[in-house]
Amino acid sequence: MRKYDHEKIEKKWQKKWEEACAYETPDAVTKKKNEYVLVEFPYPSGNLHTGHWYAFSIPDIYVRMRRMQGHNVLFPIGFDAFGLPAENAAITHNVSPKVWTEDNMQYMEKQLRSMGASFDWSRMVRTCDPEYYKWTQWFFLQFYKNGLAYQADTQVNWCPSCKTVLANEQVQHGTCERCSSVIEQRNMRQWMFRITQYGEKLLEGLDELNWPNEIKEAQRNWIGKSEGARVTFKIVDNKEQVPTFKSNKNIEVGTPTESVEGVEIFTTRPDTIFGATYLVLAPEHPVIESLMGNISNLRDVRAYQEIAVRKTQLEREQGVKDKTGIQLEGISAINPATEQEIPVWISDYVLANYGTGAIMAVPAHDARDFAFAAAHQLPVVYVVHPESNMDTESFWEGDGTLINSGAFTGQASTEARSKMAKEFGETTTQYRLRDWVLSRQRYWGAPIPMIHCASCGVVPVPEDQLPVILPEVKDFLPTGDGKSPLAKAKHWVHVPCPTCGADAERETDTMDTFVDSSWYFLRYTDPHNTEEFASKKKMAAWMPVDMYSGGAEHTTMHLLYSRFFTHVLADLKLIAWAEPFTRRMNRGLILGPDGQKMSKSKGNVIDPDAYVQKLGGDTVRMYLAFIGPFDEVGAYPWDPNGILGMRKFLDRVWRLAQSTKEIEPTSALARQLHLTIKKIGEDIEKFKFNTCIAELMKFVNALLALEKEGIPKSVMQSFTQLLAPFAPHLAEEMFAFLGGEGSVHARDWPTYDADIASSPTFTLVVQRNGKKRGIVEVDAGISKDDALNAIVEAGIISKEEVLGATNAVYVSGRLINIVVT
Ligand code: ANZ
Ligand code: ZN
Repeated sequence: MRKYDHEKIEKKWQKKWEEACAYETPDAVTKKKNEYVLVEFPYPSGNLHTGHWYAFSIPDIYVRMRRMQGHNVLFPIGFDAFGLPAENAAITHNVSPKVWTEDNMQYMEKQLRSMGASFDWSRMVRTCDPEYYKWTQWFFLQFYKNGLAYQADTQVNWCPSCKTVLANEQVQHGTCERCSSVIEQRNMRQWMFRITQYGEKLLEGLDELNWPNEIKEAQRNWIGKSEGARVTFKIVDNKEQVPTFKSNKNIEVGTPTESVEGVEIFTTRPDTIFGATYLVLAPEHPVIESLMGNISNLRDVRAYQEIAVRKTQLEREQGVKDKTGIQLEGISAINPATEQEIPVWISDYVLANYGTGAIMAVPAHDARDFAFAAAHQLPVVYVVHPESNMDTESFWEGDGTLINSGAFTGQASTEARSKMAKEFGETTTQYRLRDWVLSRQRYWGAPIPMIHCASCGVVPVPEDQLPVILPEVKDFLPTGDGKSPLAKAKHWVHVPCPTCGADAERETDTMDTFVDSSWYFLRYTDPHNTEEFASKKKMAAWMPVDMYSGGAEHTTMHLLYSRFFTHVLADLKLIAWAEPFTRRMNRGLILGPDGQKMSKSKGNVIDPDAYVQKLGGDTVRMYLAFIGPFDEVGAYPWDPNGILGMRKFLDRVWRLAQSTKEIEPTSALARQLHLTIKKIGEDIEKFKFNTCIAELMKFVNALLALEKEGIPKSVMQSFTQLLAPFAPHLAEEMFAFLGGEGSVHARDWPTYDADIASSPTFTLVVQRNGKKRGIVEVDAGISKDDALNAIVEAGIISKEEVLGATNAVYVSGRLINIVVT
């Protein structure tokens, strides 16, 4: 009996697979048998951690089964090589991002290969290669030419530690997605993608996708479509007339200012307008400048504005709870429904960049307004009669019958809603989505291919001059002055203007790394193409991606950006479908043994390499597959005993593989095998790898019971095929040992035979002197002698006792009772 030498076995088969280019995927021209399984490509962090093993080796189970089922599966891998994470790490280690990234990619590729996943290495894509980012830049130019990329002054998120702007999607609870620093707001001139133009399409496209509902909901919320109304409230000064003043930029307190007719608000509840008892403007609202001459407490207002503007996004979000605000004294507004005068306030809780930056406050029917009104003693007027009981000292946000609402009194609020919108304003659709700020003041990224010319303005780099190569510079540290370090590379910056030939300057910002990753899956279909980003024919053969597995953190970042990209490319007729990923799965998290997120500081990091060395890659991968359902975003602590148990299981399997005989299986065993084939096939399809392994274990228990007398070889061969996606190296070794030809991974997946699976067996109850001793599954119609053999084989009653029994009562199809005196 040979022992399970995992190291030898794994090295041997990895070498064979590589030599045979076993997993290179041919480009079949039709989509029919093609299947595209994608995992999010890693950034070159330097070392494969447990999360990588979970992310890459587990989907490989599915890939391998689909291949055995006859599909031509594309399973590529690459590196998300540009961007902040790699650059920040390089800076910490004081090496150039290029050298750092290059070294890491080489090392990680070696580690990835040792995982034994069936990646097609010939399609490797690295976003920092000029052959790749040439097309990233080309896409930028197409967006620009179609009005979808533009430069504008805008309020941006600034990370003081990364010293660059970030897109809204990359700010999480007011902090930087990459380094967790608190984000500041700045006004800067930036390049943006007009993703807002695609709000509706991005919403509609979600419906047809086989994605978990949480992801779809999160994207819907992020896009944030609201149907509502815009209503203008007239502004009056304290003399109750509309002021008309001349325009003046340098304004003193009390100086007459521009004429202001009114302030437009956005509301989703125009049916509550009779209950609007005050207006609130965002502290940055531009109308405040125009009203200044009339504001009698201008100094206090200014002070409030300054504090608000200096606040970070985080503080402002929290400020909502504080309900700070200040009234603009000296002016008021007219509620167009009641025609009454109401006060005007400014407060943090109204955001400058949503809706119109101004609201009508209805404290009786909105929680935030209610809290604000309570804090500042503002009147509360109920206009919707609640459908259910409500205590009178509170607010009612639901629908009901209108009260105190003039001609609308008595109508259902839901029905009155659009009528009232039209009566007092106009209906409108509002999105929460903001345009994607894509320029980064950082070195390690694809240069934005634009040139600034004093006379021609902004001029795109001609397409035949792409790529604009990222120059090598000595000083790549971010400067923090709002300019990319590339601005210091004078020799690179100065170029002749493509239009007039005069001395001009290159754009020195680089692109957000999320631009790179918004199209990498297209490149995998045709990675070496020098004429196009990918040929239409090859894309047609593979796209859209059939299954995409990745991290939950990308729900409203990468997954939204990629969808935006492909929707644009579809509109530009560059691709033939708009949605890139048909099925998506977000995976969970592997925690440290202490149940905490793995981190160096907590000392709970599990090094997969050490386990691979000690127990083997197949054990690590099967352990991770067993740890929990892969299709759920759970958090699973690493259990050092659990992985030992998995190794014991594989030891047992290898031992059993060496105990086979050329015998026919009993129909009970054949039946169990086919039920196992069915269940595993179904569960792999659902990415429930944990229950698949439970099935494998159950089956192995059945084989163990047969070990002494011998395991039918044909059954072990089928079992080996079932094991192959889970433990690819060991299964290969077993297959060879059992005399199989070629690779087990090239064999057909065992077909489930419903006839065999339903072949009649029954559960025989075994009694001794009338007391139940156990049960055993036997073939229907079994003879009394065979039944006696079966209960001895199953170890329920010993051979000696059966031989020495005074009697044995057999009730066919039910029970057997051994009488011993
Ligand atoms: C009056 C009202 C009465 C409102 C009521 C709600 C309930 P969504 O669904 O997110 O679009 N709002 C509008 N612009 C705002 C801004 N810039 N900052 C903060 N809040 C703003 O929410 C729209 C509602 O949020 C609007 O409807 C407005 O309050 C508020 F019983 O207007 B509502
Ligand atoms: Zn010019």
